[in-house]
Amino acid sequence: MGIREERDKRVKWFMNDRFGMFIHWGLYSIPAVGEWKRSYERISLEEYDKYFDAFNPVDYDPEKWARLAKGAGMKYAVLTVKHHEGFCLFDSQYTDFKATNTKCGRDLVREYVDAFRKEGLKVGLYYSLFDWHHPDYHHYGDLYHPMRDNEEFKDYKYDINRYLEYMHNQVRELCTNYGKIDLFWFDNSYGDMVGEKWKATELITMMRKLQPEMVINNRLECNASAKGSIGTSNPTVYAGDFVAPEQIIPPQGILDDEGMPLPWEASCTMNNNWGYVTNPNNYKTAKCLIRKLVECVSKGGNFLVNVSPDARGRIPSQSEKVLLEIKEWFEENEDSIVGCGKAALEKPEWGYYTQKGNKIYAHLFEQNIGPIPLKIETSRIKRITSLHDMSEVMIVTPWVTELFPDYTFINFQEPPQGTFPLQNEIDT
Ligand code: FHN
Repeated sequence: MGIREERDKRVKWFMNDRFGMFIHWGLYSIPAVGEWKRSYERISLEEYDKYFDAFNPVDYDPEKWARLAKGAGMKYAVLTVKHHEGFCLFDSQYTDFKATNTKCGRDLVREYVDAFRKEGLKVGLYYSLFDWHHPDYHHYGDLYHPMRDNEEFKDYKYDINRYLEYMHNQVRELCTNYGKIDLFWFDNSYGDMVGEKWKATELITMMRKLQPEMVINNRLECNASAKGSIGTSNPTVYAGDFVAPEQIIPPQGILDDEGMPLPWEASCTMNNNWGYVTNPNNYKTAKCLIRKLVECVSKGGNFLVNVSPDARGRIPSQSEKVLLEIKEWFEENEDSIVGCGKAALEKPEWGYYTQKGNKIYAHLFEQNIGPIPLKIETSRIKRITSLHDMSEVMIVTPWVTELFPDYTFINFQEPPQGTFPLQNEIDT
């Protein structure tokens, strides 16, 4: 089986599930100004160690996290098991800079995978290729390294191969010690630190052997805004299984060089911060996130929404509130997301279509719906229905009743054959 066929087999569950929870959690949750604090403030290792000494997430309850994710319709999760700071939430044999050596003494990743599997969610691990704690990972083009200008490092003889051995060993233990891992989320190639600079062929070969069904993103080969060779006729062995745009939704979805859709997942923050910050006031609303989810699926993509647990291990109450509102919508409309993808119809002015098999779901978001476009759409849908032999078209109407008080919209389960019930409403 070729690279593309193997990839398409691996990503079946991923392209079905569509919606996931991203979880950024680490020592940076203690100072609560975001995960790049050590870099921005050029904090020394000794200074940063005070967070290691203080780390004790007494309220960590991954089963609660899993229930919240499941309730909101999320089918998988991705936890930062090691972010750029180098602190390991898992019990690594290759470092002392790990959660099991802190006051909490717990393998936080073990508890995470157990809890999310128990709720039937797939488990993903985010692993940073940067490591600002490891003595042999230094600038190598990482202009953001906290110690890049520090005098004491001026003559230090870094050995990148020693760091790569460490990184490969950790990826191996993550792929060996925690059961079936469904998704591995690398972050982040940059500058000339791409591909074989990470010894990517050796790394991916080992990972595919240990976890043959695991889905891997494309960031061993490129950064957050690139596609890499995944869409070419000759992808590298480490091209990954999906493209991972961040904080943006690609205007037309993501296609390969032959114009065929590629697996992709857009990740986004809930409040403009990946790591926990105190009192962020710019939370996206549930409506906004649902619209982004619908848009991703209408373009054949996935949506990964981030939560940032605090130092005690609690998901912020504002995040919880948003996820509970999404839950309300998802309970009604799961069918129009899970297992869906790009529809056979062109995007309408008033929203998005998603499609699953011979069902089209119309997501109405815009005010300018007027009777005419829908009638045109209706006839097109009827015509397309006959062309594609689609047995039914269902309207999914999140809050449309608020937008259009003089219409009565309902969720159509079995629209009467031949006529489009909405048309009757509009005619009256
Ligand atoms: O530098 C990281 C950042 O902290 C965050 O983890 C995002 C989310 O994927 N990735 C990198 C920025 O592209």
